[in-house]
Amino acid sequence: MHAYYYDNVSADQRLPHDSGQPVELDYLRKLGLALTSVPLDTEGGWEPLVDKIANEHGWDNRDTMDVTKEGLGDQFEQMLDKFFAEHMHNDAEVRYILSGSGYWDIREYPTDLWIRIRVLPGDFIIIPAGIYHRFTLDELNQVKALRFTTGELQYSSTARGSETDASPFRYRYLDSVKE
Ligand code: KMT
Ligand code: NI
Repeated sequence: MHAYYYDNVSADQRLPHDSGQPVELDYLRKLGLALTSVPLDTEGGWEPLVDKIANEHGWDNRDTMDVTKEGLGDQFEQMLDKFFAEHMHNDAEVRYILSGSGYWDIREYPTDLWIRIRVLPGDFIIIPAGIYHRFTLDELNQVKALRFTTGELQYSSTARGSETDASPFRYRYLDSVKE
């Protein structure tokens, strides 16, 4: 996994958009992200390690998000637009990348700059509730990821706006990053 400031050039979202300014993963941890990697070819298999992480966090539910043309059919473009519209969730977004690749863009607080995180198979990412972010595929146009939740599996996001700015989940996030 690696990260850098987004270049803000208006061009295809699937391009790297690397400004050339790297961002340390430890800095992303200060912004509330949890990032780790469990290589798919780990000896003994990745599953036991991923299960352990899930158990430790109490994620008792998982499914596979198949973000491919085949997987999403008619909804492919629509879902991608939704993922790339800046949003937040009331729960953490937890993903383990099984195949393909893509980018998460997260908003740095308080500058509101975009930081782009490149993800590849084996990457495990936890995006905290209340952080503004978006997701895009890259030029290979496909990703499959395990999604983890506690309780019911349902996808719900809220576009950034006055409602999210006033959300208790947003306030809780901001409290967690302010020292
Ligand atoms: C989100 O909410 O940003 C997503 O679920 C992105 C797609 S996960 C590969
Ligand atoms: Ni999201």
